[in-house]
Parts: sequence; structure tokens; C-alpha cells
Amino acid sequence: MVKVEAFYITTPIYYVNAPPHVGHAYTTLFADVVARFKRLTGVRVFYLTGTDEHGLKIQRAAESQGKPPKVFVDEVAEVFKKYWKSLDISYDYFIRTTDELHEKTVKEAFTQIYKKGYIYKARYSGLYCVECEKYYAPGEYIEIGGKPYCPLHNKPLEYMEEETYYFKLSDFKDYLLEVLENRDIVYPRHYAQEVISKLKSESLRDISVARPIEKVWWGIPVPFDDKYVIYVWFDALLNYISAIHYLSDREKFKEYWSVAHHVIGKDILWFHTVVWFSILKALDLEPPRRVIVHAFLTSKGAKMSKSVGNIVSIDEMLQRYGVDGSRYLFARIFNMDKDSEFSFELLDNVYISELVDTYGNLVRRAGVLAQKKCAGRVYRRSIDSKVGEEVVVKIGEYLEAMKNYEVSSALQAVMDIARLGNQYLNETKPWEKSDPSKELYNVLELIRISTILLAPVTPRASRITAERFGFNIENPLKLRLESIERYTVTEAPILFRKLKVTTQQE
Ligand code: ME8
Repeated sequence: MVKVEAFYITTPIYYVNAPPHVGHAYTTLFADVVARFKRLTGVRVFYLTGTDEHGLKIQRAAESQGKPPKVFVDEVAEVFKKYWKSLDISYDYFIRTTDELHEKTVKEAFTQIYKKGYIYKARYSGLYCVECEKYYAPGEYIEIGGKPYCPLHNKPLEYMEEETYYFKLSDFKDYLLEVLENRDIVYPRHYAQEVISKLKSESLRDISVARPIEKVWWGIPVPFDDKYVIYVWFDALLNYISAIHYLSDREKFKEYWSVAHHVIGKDILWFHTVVWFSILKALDLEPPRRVIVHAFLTSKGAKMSKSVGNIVSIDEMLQRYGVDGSRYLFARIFNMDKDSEFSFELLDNVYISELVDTYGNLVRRAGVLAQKKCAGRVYRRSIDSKVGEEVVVKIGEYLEAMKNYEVSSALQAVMDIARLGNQYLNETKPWEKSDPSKELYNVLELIRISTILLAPVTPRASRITAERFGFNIENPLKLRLESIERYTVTEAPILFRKLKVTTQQE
């Protein structure tokens, strides 16, 4: 039996202090596009997302609503699932850190690492940002009016002084440098460089991985000392291995862990490299295969975040552009290196020029023509060599971009194919011919190719087009021109509606 290649992709597990916003959708949608693309290429994918439900931030959010934390997290986790459903996110498993199996895994990992001598008890004093759930060392925070503030959330840091359990992060410095410098894990590479520089320029301090229960009670207790609760990041990072049955199914675990791809925003790069790789090493586990890092969606110049108060809701996107429209736009503005300022004006322009006027228009025009001129049946003809050559180049560009996770560039290549189709129609004018089969076959091939390549991003529109035009969504790695003997066009769908109100008119 041929063994099917496996692929494991994860998003961060999001805090449930508030419902998701477009920043969370940005990451989740990107991971979904990669997962769907991989599935189309015949790979067995395990796509994991979920929610991070413990810690002081969540405890306080629940308190502020007068709800017991478990009731509160149950409600918000459902809201996350609802949004992912409305965005057609095809996750295979939704992990919650309050899941029994996860809690068991965290306790087991904590105990194992303790027994190996990497966890010890000592006094901690220092500053903490509850929004980040992170300790801040001198030099890492900013000062406003002489007081320490979190540089990310612009909120005052809290002073903490307590007996705690420490994790010997400092022991792993050489290992981390070795891995980050020599292995191609962090992508794009410059993010690895950032971590390497920080590691080289500062001393790597041990971190607190548990807090006294009277300070934070909402979390997983330290298995051998119930006066302490495990630090939320230690708990959360382990989701990536608990979800693939680190404890209960070693075979499944081994298979997926060797192909683990974490997608994260750059805000949590340190945790996903320095802290995570060290925890894994302490457990005698390899680092993930890849950590794919992206930049921020900003609004009014700052990282969009609930605590900054500059968020755009997913509902607004969905109402304006529909499911596939929103998915396309998230993927189209996706950027690993540079922050993208969220602007409805920009999105309106992309939506109209690419989805409505280019791809949508091509499908509609060709569909109407095929019905009018050929009673919906278009038989195989040869592809014009110029058209054929250009399409092959564009498919190559698309595949190369997808290989490098550059979904936006991949979509540009698809739009070039659709643009070529419109141009071809304009030049060959099939409406003036008595038998335009050749022209229509050419253009239907361009539609088929662009529809298949769009399928990971706009699954609904692609399915509709494929159904109405009579072809299958195939493996994008195996596309071949002239492979369809006959197109049967039963309807010329209008896939993307014009916007009712555009920002220019507002
Ligand atoms: O950090 N632009 O959860 P979180 C782009 N629970 N991406 C954004 C974004 C923005 N403006 N805002 C959020 C946590 N994100 C931890 C993770 S994982 C073991 C634990 C996305 O709810 C981006 O992926 O604060 C970012 O890294 C993540 O949401 C942070 O989500």
C-alpha cells in the first residue's frame, strides 16, 4: 500500500476573553487555505485550531461578567466555533485547554520535566502583563509617566512577588542557537534572525511556570503541589502535542509531529521558538518542522486588538463581502513580512476589480455565451499556443508561491489567468461567430484552471462554477490542458455581487 503523505498544521489557540476579530480570522484563514491546498494535492491533513482558556486574563474576564470561568469559556469557545463555521474553516479538530486529555498531558509533561530537574522552586519578583500573560524584564517594557507599561498593549504592568516554580530556560540557550541557526524552521528566515540576535545580546533567564493558587486559581494545578497553578503559556503550548495524542497514541503522535507546521503572528514568536523548543527538548522531542510567522493587521496604525480598542469585526467583513469574498480578501492581504493596515476602501477595490470584474465577470460572460452559442455544450478543441504557454507559466507561478506560503502572490497568478480569459474574449469576440466552440473551449479551460486554483481560497464559488460548468476540482499539481472532452454549462452563475455601498460613496 502506498503511504499517503501527512501534514499537520496549527493556528495559535486563541484567548477566549473576547470573541475573535479579523486578526484571528487572518491567521485561521491562512492556515485553512494551506490545509485545503494540501488536501487537494492528495496529502492527509490534520488541521488544528482551538482556544486558550486558562489564566489570569480569562479568570478576570469571567469575573467581570459575573460568570464562573467554566461557564464563560464554554460560551466563548462556542462563539469561536461559530465564526470559523461561518468562514468555512475546515479544521479537523478544535482543542480547548480545558479538555480532559489536554489537562492530563500538561500535568504529565510538567511532572516529567520536573523529574528531569528542569523545574525548581524559587522566589520571583518582577513585572507582568496580564494581556500578554507574560513577564517583562527590564529593557523589554516602556515607561509612561515613570511607570512601566506593556509595549504591545499600552497598559500598566503589574508587580508580582511570590514563591514560584521556575523552568530552567537558561539551560537551553546553546541548543536554541544551534537549532535556530542551522535548521530551516522559522519562516520567513528574518524572524529566526530576530530571535537569534535577542538570544545573543541578552542573557536568557529562567521563567516562572507556575503561580500560587491564591493569585490565579483558574488553571491546571501542579500535579505534585496543589497550591500552585501551571503558567498559562506552558499549558497552552502543549496543546500542539496533546491534540495529536502525545499521551495515548504514540504512532499517530510520531507521524504528525514530524510534519508539524505552526502558523503564528509575530507577537508570539518568542514563545513559539525559545520557550516551546526548550519545553520540547526537555521532553526529548524534536522542534516542529516549521513555524510560519506573519505580520499584523493594523488599524489606525496599531496592531488590531481588543484591548487597544481598534478591532474590526468578522461580521462586518462577512456582511460586506460574503464568505468567499471575505476569505479571498484575507488571503489577498496576507503578508508575512509587513503589517497591513486594514482598510475597507482598499478591500472594496480589490473585491470589485478582482472578484467581481475579473474572475466573476469571466465566469458569467463565458457561461452566458456557451449557453447562447452552443446550447451549453462545448467540445474539446485545441488550445491556442499563446494562451496555453501563458497559462502554464501562471500555474507554475501559483504553485511556486503556494510552496512558499505566499498566498497573495498565488492569487495574483490566478487573476492573471482570469484576466487573460477576459482579454481573449475581447479579442476573439465569440459572440460574432456562428460557431465559436474553439474560443469558448479555450476560455472554459482558463476558467477551469483558475477555478481549481482558487478552490482552497473560495471553496463555495469554485464548487458552484465546477458544478455548473461540468468539471471536477482536481489536484492542482496534476493540471493538464485539454483534458476535458466536453463542458456542459447548465447555468452562468453570478458568483460575486456588486457591493451595495462602497466606501467611496460613503
Ligand atoms: O496569543 N493581526 O492568543 P491571542 C494579525 N493564546 N494577527 C493577529 C492579530 C492582528 N491584529 N490579532 C491577533 C495568544 N492575531 C495565545 C496563543 S498558542 C499556544 C497561544 C492572531 O488570542 C495572530 O495569530 O492573543 C496572533 O499570534 C494570535 O492571533 C494571538 O491570539
